[in-house]
Amino acid sequence: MGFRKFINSKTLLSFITAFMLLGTNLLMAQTEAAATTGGQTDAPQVDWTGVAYYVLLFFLVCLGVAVIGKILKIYDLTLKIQGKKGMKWNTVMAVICLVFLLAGIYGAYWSFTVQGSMTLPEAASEHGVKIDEMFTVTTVLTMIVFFITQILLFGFLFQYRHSDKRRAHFLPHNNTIEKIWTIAPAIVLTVLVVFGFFTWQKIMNTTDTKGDINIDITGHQFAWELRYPGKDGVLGPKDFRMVSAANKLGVNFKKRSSFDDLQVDTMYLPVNKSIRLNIQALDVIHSVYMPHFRVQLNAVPGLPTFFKFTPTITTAQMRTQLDDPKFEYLVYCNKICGGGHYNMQKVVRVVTEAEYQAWLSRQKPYLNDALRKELHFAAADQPKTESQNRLALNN
Ligand SMILES: [Cu+2]
Repeated sequence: MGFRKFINSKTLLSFITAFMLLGTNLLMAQTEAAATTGGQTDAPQVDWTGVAYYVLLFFLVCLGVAVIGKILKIYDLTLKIQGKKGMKWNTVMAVICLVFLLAGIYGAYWSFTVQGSMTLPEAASEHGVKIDEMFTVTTVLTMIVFFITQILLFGFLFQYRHSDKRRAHFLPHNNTIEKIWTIAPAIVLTVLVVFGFFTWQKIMNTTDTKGDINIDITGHQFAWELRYPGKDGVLGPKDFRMVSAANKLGVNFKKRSSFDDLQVDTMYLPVNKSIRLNIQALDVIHSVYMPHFRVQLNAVPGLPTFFKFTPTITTAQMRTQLDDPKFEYLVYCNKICGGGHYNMQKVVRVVTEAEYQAWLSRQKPYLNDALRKELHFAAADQPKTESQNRLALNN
């Protein structure tokens, strides 16, 4: 085989493509596995023996298929030499199509039962139920289309395989078919989008702020900072010019409402109460992601956003439901924001009102000793703001 013919060989190209796809997939899977088991600081170890084993296995399977192909070809030639009709390759291909259809349908079933059981548990918030409903409707509709099209595709390949007894009908264009397969999906998709639009509007377009528990959540590389209002129920305002080592969030202590604000480590939420998360970021874009509550919204520097939701299932109830005594709700960052992104999470606990009040009374104020000290030093450096700082120190 000449070099030109060698590099133009389709078989060779398909081998290389399949090898590269399989090889990179395996390598990535192994790196991932090594990273999760080997700790965060160790460099990921690639198990080359494992890769070599699977590559070899792949070539063996290819070799097996090639050998079966050659045997069939020889059988076919032998039949022809004996003056008989050769193998019916079209029927072989048609049967393979049916086998592929059945294997594919089983694959879809496997995916639903095995991987489907790994999806999120029941929505733990009021609006989450609506989002889940939309998800179910979309899944059911797409599955109906999926099964119909796949059965038709492979069924037609089988039914209308080549036969000497019939001729194919040439159909260059048909306006009715074009109209049906353009208008039908357009109607279904419009219904889905409009349905989604109204649901989202219901969740987000809310002006009623009465009775909300305001919680400030601020993302920075790589953690979430939580601030709760104190006894006055009002969160003090913030000003980016006041950000310092002790005042990480830049809380404005010119305002009295800031003095009793609390800094907390775990997000405690009373069940069945409306929560308003005020979302901000200090450096790059982060994203508040609480999958169990079906909550997600970007945290953009300089652009405060908010998400209102009502948790409906306490952590204790969810632990019983899932039969997992260690279960915790979590708030993650869902925007790849840098090297420590993977670890940007905090525990969220949904508790009863009484438990919430008890927990709240144990929390420490944001205005800690270091911050009081810093404000005092600032007063010495800048006489202009002395009166404001004295106000802060009196509290
Ligand atoms: Cu982040």
